[in-house]
Amino acid sequence: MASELKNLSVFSTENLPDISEKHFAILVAEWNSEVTNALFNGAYQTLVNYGANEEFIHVRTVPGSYELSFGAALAAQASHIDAVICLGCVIQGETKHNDYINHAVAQGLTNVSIQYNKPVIFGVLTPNNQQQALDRAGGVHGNKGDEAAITAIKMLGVSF
Ligand code: RBF
Repeated sequence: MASELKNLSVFSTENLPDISEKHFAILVAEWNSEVTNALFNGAYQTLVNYGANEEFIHVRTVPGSYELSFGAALAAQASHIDAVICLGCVIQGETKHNDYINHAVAQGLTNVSIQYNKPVIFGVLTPNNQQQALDRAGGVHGNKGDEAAITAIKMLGVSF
């Protein structure tokens, strides 16, 4: 379902694991900071609402979304970190830079997740314009930061 049709802050919360002892890293890209700060507020509050200890939420900024992959690798290789939430906003411009950044970050975060066997969450908005971003950062379509945090929590509950 396209996020246009979905409210990113509405999700099922059945059978969530206990996260009171879990350590989370949140990485926030500085580009489009009005948007990424709103994503951060949503993610942080969602973790707290569902039982995270605020002392176990470790927050760092990186310059742009492209740097989320390296930041995620640093976080994931830290033994005390259980899950990594990456927040960014890459707005389409006149050139194709956004495509390159989006693909690189998506692939980079996937690689980090698999390499370190930890949830690494792609909380990156890829809108066509600033309004679409704001609509998904606490606006009419909810907050992708909330969705990223609940995804991290749910993935901590997946085991075999
Ligand atoms: N980073 C973002 O997080 N969002 C953007 O919309 C964004 N747009 C960029 C546009 C151009 C033309 C360039 C060169 C970089 C952009 N970046 C953006 C920054 C990028 O993620 C990275 O920080 C820099 O390219 C330095 O490696």
